[in-house]
Amino acid sequence: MSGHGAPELDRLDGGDVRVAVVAASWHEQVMGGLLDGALRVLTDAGVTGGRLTVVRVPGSFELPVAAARFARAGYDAVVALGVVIRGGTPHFDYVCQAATVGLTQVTVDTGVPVGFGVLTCDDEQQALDRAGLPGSREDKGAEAAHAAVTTALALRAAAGRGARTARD
Ligand code: DLZ
Repeated sequence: MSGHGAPELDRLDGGDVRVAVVAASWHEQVMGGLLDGALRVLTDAGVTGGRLTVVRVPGSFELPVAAARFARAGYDAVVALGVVIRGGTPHFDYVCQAATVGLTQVTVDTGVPVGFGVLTCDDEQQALDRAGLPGSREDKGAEAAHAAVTTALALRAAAGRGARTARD
């Protein structure tokens, strides 16, 4: 998938939004970039203090259960961050599928937006290129945080106009 066509990351006003960031721990350098990008967007949007929670889990396989916990606990949005790098066995496919299907299930079942910041890469260089680190071409942690807050605000505005959501 190409990053071409991604929307501009405009500054958000998330002053009363509660956000949980759930982050895996494999591939720590890349994870550091993803986390920094996500936290920068959230801080810029005013999501700070008690309205921002960050939880680390072991691997991307554990992201859905953590996301589900926060989605059901009244958070307005969840940002899921992870890095899965292809190895020599089919394990890659199972972890990617578990994370993707699991996070999709969480967001659809709860009606809480989940920003999908899970990199699924053939090698470490692809992950570094997308990690928001110095020299990276893309910043997927920032994009995931921006998407989660933008969607939470859009759903709130829609509810205010009479469109009911799964949580109403
Ligand atoms: C086992 C495993 C492997 C091989 N690779 C990754 C990876 O590249 N990225 C990641 O986030 N997690 C990986 N894991 C760990 C699994 O996600 C999970 O934590 C373990 O299977 C324990 O449930």
